[in-house]
Amino acid sequence: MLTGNTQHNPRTYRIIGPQSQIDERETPHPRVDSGELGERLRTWRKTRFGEDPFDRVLGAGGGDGDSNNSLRHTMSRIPEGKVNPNRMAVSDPAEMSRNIKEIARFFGADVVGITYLDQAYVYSHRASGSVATEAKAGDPIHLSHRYAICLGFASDYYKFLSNNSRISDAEYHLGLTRTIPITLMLASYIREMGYPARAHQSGTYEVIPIPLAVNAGLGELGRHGLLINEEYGSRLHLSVVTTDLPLAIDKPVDIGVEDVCKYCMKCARTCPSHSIPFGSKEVYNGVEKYRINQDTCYKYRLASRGQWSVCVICVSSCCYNKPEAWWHTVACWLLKRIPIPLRPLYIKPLLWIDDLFWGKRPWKHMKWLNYDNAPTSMTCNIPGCQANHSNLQHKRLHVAKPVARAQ
Ligand code: B12
Ligand code: SF4
Ligand code: SF4
Repeated sequence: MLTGNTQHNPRTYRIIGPQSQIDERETPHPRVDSGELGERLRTWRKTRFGEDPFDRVLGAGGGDGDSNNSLRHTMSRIPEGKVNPNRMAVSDPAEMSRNIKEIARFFGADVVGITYLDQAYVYSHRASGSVATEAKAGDPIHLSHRYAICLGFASDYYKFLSNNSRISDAEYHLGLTRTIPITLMLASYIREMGYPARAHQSGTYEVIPIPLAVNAGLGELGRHGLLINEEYGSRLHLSVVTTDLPLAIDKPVDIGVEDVCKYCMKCARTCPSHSIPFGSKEVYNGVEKYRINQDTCYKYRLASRGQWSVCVICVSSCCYNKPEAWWHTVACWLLKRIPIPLRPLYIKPLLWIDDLFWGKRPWKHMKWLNYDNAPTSMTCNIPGCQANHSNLQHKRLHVAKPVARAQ
């Protein structure tokens, strides 16, 4: 069993002390379900997919509908298959890694990377039961697999620009749903080759995917606490297959996130709940990294007034989040190749251009199906502000005051 990051030196975090495993029961969703973050948020979470049939199908079901009409709900109940007793011999782990990556992409993953399964990123106990593995809520998790295959699934750039709306919600939830069959299929394929494998995705995570994905070279950790991928920015859903299939591991990458986040701070400026730090990294559970305020981020959902359920503002504001285009590829390619001490000279003008062309607060008016994210009139409930203004003005008026960039 591996503990501690022993393989390499990623730049966006630093292990500086012992890390203890996190108990899933103490993470935000179970804390909200128990009412620890207030009755309003607990009720909101129970009823968030209630009104719109489209939302109920894409989300996790519930409301007035039948949860079995949500594939996300039904797929989380598919039993884990048995390991085929006729094990295929693996003579070349590097060749097997190439094979696994190709198959994962064929199934539908957008990016794939492999790392050791560090036990620090396995939850210590389950928050809820699992039909797939017959585990019960509160059970300790024993997951001794050696490898973690990390998968990333990209969301549509333009639909996320409609943040926060039913349109960005639909894209977010479809993305989550899409991760499930692909992750299940990859785990099944490995079990059919005769090796144990488990799928970890929305609703059934036994591992924390972000640190594993950073170690597997899918990207780096941003100021907003999310994985940033060179091609897709932060609009990746993450899932993991853990296994004992002999594999070769990947190395973490340097795509310049450490240097860009130092000066950029666009996510911190646009976060409506001020949950993303402007300041430096902090040490938590033995790791030095940027850390968001999870509780205020979660509570911001209460401001949705039934118009959306998932905030993706930090995802779409991030300057790495761009549509597929040659100039984005060239900008990232150059950044990686510039020696680290010289990078600020390149980054500062790039950030200025980013604000100029993409806006200080990226957002687009969009009509799709019968949805329209145009601002609607509302009465503001922010303490001290009794103005009757549109929901867009509300966002502009109540985002963090711009703070000077680090020089
Ligand atoms: C609970 C949860 C939330 C909570 C709390 C957020 C949080 N940071 O924990 C709320 C509701 C606020 C939330 C919001 C969002 N979430 Co969320 N969330 C989760 C979930 C289900 C569990 C996270 C958890 O257990 N946190 C509690 C403990 C572990 O927190 P922590 O110790 O601070 O650790 C966090 C980080 O520091 C990091 N981490 C932990 N240890 C280490 C060690 C090292 C070395 C490193 C580098 C990182 C690292 O991972 C943790 C998750 O961010 C994960 C899936 C998963 N199983 O991880 C998705 C997940 C993190 N969320 C995701 C997303 C996309 C979002 C949102 C954009 C949209 C949304 N769902 O509303 C926002 C973004 C907010 C933000 N800036 O982080 C994605 C991130 C994908 C990516 N590209 O990075 C995940 C992985 C799920 C997915 N769909 O793939 N989320
Ligand atoms: S999801 Fe929204 S509220 Fe949460 S950190 Fe990102 S921008 Fe802020
Ligand atoms: S918006 Fe800027 S500061 Fe925030 S994560 Fe992206 S690059 Fe880093």
